Amino acid sequence: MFDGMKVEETTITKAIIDEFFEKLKSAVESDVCIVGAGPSGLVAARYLAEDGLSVSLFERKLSIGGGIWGGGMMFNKVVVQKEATQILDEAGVSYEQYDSNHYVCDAIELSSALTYRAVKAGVKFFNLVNVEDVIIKERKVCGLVVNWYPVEMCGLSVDPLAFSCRAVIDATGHDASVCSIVAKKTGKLTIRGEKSMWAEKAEEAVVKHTSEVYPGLFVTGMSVAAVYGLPRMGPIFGGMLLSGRKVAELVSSNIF
Ligand code: 48F
Repeated sequence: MFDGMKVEETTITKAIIDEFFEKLKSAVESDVCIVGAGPSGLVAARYLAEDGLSVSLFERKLSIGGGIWGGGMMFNKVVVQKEATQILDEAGVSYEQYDSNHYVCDAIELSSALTYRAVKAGVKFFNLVNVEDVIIKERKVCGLVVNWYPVEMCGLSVDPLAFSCRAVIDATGHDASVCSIVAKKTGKLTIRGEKSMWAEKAEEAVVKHTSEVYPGLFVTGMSVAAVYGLPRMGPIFGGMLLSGRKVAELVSSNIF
């Protein structure tokens, strides 16, 4: 017989504080820090964690998934090309074949599945955290400077905290936030700016140019287009997924 639930307010509070701070402390020194939890960042995070690396992912929004949720113009369906379906299979995402090379999946399922796989692989997620700077020592990026996003939104004068790592991945989408910071502060990186739409060219180029752009700093997803001045591809996501997998391979081989 049901005789009530035994829960206590202060125990709930202590459990949240204890568990969160344990996670936070374990992320202070990671193998890889990823900035941005869109499709490219989520795919990279999962494969790197499955390679046995400690991965921390910082996302300034409350929700994880970046631009996946809205599909194209808020029609929450996502198109990928044939070459990326293996990544959907590995995430357990269902899809329909639309024609010989275009496949369609559900944006909600894709976002949830990529997130779930990354969490299960051991990625430590920190949402509501904004990356505002990097640590650079001897001309190598070796960490991030972060603060709560609401601190920035409110314009509060609160000093940030620092996290070290062996590689940083900029997966911040159209903004290329981390690369822009490094470009501005070192003068050694040029942000060419994303060009107008040409889907086929953009999809190939974004994967091809996924790379280390400054010692210790790798770029994936739409940030690649911003850094290298590539065309945008619009609402096709195969290039994002393939770029995420490629950056994971590059970082993994660089670290081991
Ligand atoms: O934009 P986003 O989904 O990046 P992506 O992986 O994918 C792009 C596609 O969604 C779409 C497209 C597909 O063809 O063109 O746009 O390249 O996700 C980037 C995430 O980074 C977060 C931002 O909130 C978003 O969720 N972000 C950006 N700057 C920062 C950040 C920052 N400084 N600190 C933390 N998170």
